[in-house]
Amino acid sequence: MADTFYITTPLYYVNDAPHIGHAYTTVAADVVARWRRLKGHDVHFLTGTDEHGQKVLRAAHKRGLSPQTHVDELCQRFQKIWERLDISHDDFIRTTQSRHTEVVQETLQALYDRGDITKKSYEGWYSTSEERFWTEKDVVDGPEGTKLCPASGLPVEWIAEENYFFDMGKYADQLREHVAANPDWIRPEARRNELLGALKKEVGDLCITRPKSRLAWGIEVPFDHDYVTYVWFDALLNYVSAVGYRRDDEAFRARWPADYQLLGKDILTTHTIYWGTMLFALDLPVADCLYAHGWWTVEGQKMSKSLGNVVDPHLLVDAYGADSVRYVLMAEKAFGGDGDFSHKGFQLRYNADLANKIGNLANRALSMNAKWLGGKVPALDANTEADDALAAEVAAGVAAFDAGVESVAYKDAVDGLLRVAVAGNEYVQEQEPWALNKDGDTERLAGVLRRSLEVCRVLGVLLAPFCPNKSASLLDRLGSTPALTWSLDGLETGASVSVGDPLFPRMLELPEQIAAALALVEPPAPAKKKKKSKKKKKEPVVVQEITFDDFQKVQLKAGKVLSAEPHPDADRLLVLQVDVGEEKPRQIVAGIAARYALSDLVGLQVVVVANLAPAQLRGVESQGMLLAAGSGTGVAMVSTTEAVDPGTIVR
Ligand code: ME8
Repeated sequence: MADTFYITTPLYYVNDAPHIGHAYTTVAADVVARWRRLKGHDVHFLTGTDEHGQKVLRAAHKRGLSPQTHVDELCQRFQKIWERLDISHDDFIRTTQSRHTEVVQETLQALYDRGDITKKSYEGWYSTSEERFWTEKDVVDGPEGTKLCPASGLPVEWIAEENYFFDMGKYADQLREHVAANPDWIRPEARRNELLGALKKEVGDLCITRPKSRLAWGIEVPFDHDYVTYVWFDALLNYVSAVGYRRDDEAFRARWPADYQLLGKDILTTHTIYWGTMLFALDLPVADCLYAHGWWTVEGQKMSKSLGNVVDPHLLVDAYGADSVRYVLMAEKAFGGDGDFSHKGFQLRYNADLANKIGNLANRALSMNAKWLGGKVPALDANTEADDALAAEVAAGVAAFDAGVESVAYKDAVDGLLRVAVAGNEYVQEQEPWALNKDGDTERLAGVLRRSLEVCRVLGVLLAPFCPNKSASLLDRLGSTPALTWSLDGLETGASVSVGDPLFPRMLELPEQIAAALALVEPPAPAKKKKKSKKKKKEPVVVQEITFDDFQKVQLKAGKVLSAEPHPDADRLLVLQVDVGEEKPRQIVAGIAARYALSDLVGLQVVVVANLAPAQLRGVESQGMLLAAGSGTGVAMVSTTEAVDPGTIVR
């Protein structure tokens, strides 16, 4: 029977659109999954979405949608981007699916029946952002006597309530022993040490329910219908519910324990202490390896919505293509460490590795072969020392690549890949096929080009897990397949070889979409001292195409104008109070005085951009913007044809 291989990613929260961080973990899992499949292993690659809990509910409310509609939509966005990034997952689990919720309920019941879950009254500082309680010594003092969550920095509130608790402490020693006896359970080393440190402290109870009166969006607790399950307790169980736990024992035993669970370092504790003790309580083994990879910053800054620097993977795929995005993400930083993503860095990495090494060899070998040998795979000649050295170098590169992918050390794998490409380029340089051609040494020319094409074939195979499309394209030109044959005689002599377009054309400048996006987020360059100015040139306005996701970022709401008055300091402007279905009306400053009389406006149905950051317009705060066509005396407000409730979402 083929080796089985089970790999998982975290289930991403559907509180927002997927970003480059989510793409990173998922591409990483995909690379190993694809490589293992090529090796003939029986692979199961699981990803999915985490759809319950406060964060998700809050996001749904913010969009004016029911939580179910919201999660259905957001989940599709994850599925869409995985499709565009050529992610080859075998299963996509959603925590709102009954195949999961039922297993969670049965598991809760089983743990309750065996006394691992008990009800207790509890008081503590509750952080809605982190969905957890903190103790007095954990919270941080905030302004005016407030207390702040140590993880998010947002205010916490004191909550006293009864809840159900899972007795993690009962399994803490077993967990400690497991970490000590299995040095490769938690990787990299730094994360293992972090866990060892955390386990020196007492492991307490975990509050695993939320009263429905406070949060109803979750899986109902089977033994107390007033409660729902804490989102983490629910979500972690996906790794077993997805593969048949409590449903199909044979299938489950064939998959679990997972070979790898990939995650970011942000969720180490939940995946080790929570998940580890949960599994021990269920008499199940833990995964062979949990790899908590490092963090991406973007252009030197933490990625955050408020900074507007969240990298949208759709933009990357549009601009660079899926294969290049996959490769650069994996090659740009060591998996365990942190790294900074920048478009300049992307361009440099792409050019250095893909264009100048792999693409260069492929273009040269393919075109020389077409030009001088009629585009057929030439015959080998007897091996020289240089040929043996090339074969040895290729074998060493392949071995490093294989070991790298197998141990999720992607950077080592990339080094192995590049070692093969460099060996191929050096071989061509040293053997000088152009000189052989000039001298009419056709036998040696054939042998040299054959080996060069063979190196391309090996590269084509090694590219398969990282750049599946380019791999297929290169192998196709060579009339070959992704067979794991590493000797330099895998092609079919006489078969047709086509040249095609450059495999990885050099990227001379950043793609237009990227340059435009960067112009939007980069701080303006410090003003230079002006010389006597000539007439200022007007920059042409570039209207950029946006994705549906981009459009979704703009929140449009129906509003009703309650009052209008002149702006105290600008004739052109009016100050309106607009009901947008919130507690208080919004004050909106609009440049419509030339067209509208004050009395025309009261009662008018309008459309408001509701999530625009407030701005001071000639000293008066404007808390949104009205949609209107045209300007000056020609301005016309956008309105709905039928009356709708203020606050209704416009899309
Ligand atoms: O934590 N750099 O979901 P989440 C690298 N639902 N990786 C990053 C990243 C960054 N800047 N940002 C995010 C959750 N990630 C829970 C998980 S599992 C049962 C429940 C990746 O949407 C990384 O893998 O916040 C991180 O662990 C994960 O996204 C967090 O995704």
